[in-house]
Amino acid sequence: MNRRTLLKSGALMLGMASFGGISFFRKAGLSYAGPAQGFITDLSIPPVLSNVTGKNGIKNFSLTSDRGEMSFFPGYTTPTMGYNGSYLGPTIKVRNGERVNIKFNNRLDQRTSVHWHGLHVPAEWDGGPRQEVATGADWNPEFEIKQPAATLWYHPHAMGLTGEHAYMGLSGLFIIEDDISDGLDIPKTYGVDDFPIVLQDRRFFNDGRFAYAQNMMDVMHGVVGNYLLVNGNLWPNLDVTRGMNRLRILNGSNSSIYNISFSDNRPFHQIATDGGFQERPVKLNNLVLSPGERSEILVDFGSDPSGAKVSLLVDQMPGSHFEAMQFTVLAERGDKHSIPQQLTRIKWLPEEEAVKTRIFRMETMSHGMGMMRRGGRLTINGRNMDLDVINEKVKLGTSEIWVIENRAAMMMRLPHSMHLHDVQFQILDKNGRRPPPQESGRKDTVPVLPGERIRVIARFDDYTGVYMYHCHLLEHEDNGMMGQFEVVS
Ligand SMILES: [Cu+2]
Repeated sequence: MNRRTLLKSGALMLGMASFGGISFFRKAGLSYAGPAQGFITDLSIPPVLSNVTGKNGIKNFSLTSDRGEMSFFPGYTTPTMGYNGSYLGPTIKVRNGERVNIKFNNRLDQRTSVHWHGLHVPAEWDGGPRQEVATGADWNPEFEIKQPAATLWYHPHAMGLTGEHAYMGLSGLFIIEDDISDGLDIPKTYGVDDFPIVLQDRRFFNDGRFAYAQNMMDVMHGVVGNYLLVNGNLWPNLDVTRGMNRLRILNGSNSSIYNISFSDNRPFHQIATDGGFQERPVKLNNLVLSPGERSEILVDFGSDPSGAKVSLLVDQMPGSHFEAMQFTVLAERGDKHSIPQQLTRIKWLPEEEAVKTRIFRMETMSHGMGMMRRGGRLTINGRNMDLDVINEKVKLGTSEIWVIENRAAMMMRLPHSMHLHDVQFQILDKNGRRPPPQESGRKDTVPVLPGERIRVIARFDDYTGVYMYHCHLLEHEDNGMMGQFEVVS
């Protein structure tokens, strides 16, 4: 063991962590491997997936899931999974209004699926547990992009295997552009001043393998890692031009909530939530993202001297404090951008428009720490996920208010993160109060902390069929904290 590594990565301690005045258990990490690498590696930028324009302007992409291996620590090999590569996947870029065809081939020795997280897409092509792809099989979704510019992502969603597959590396970004994103004077050159930042904590065995869920504690608390990968790199460096840069940040972790800031506490502006631009930029010094959430931010390196180094800090809740990556400011000046006053107009859904209110109680049973049967204690409205049960039926073309509650038990005050497929919702209130500006806008995932009650409104348009709602703490999802709603005409 390497003591410096342990310290650098922030050793996990048993005890209570406090977040927003709410405490929940910290847990011990497993193990660690190899020496620290201090901001030597260049940050990997996932390549943009090439496409071929076919008949009627359809954009054809092809995607493959397979096993691979990585060397996160010198001298150690980590078995992984990736899309079109060993770890993570290429960035899929499309435009609003385009028709897209994706030829997916599953080369894994396990069933999997590809879910387009945040995408408003016909139910048959949603890529949830109802669209699993067998070993060796193809899946060929084709759909139209019907939503504004946003940073979405794709990841596996097979019943009981989502957490493991995501942990092994199956995730990628899915970026939508439109006339509004084209027209804004903001950084928009991918990999030059517009960067994907995928944050994922990981835990390793001494032999370099990922230490995925080992026991019921891992299921209840989520697998909490003591190393942080950024785009699949440990402690990477990114050279940035002096000027405004745009970061598209994804909390791609399985179960950790991240509080993100810069080492000099510099302010930045959030310009987009999960589902796209906010009406106006929101000035922040830190940003909280739960698993599955995205945020686009503008950070200004314009007054930094050339050679300046600024780190991205990630506080894992519960868990470690990571110095996740470093930015080195180049002598070269980037394009000059200012922070736009107005980014877009959001069509707000009025509360009066809702035809129905539904309550979703996310519950964890505390009796006896061991779960005797799989998923027995992680429920929504008292039920575990059952593919044969449609939990809710929603009328096509209507709006509904969904009330999401975290009914925390005394000894199991676990956070959750609710994700709805098919729609982008708007948060009406959290515990009776309006959401903070950074959560105002188009959302598909929202953290639900112990004791919280969150009201969201969504409109169910265009497509009928069965979609999922679930906790995006993937160990919770895989163990039953998921349900199905059917949009009916
Ligand atoms: Cu949960």
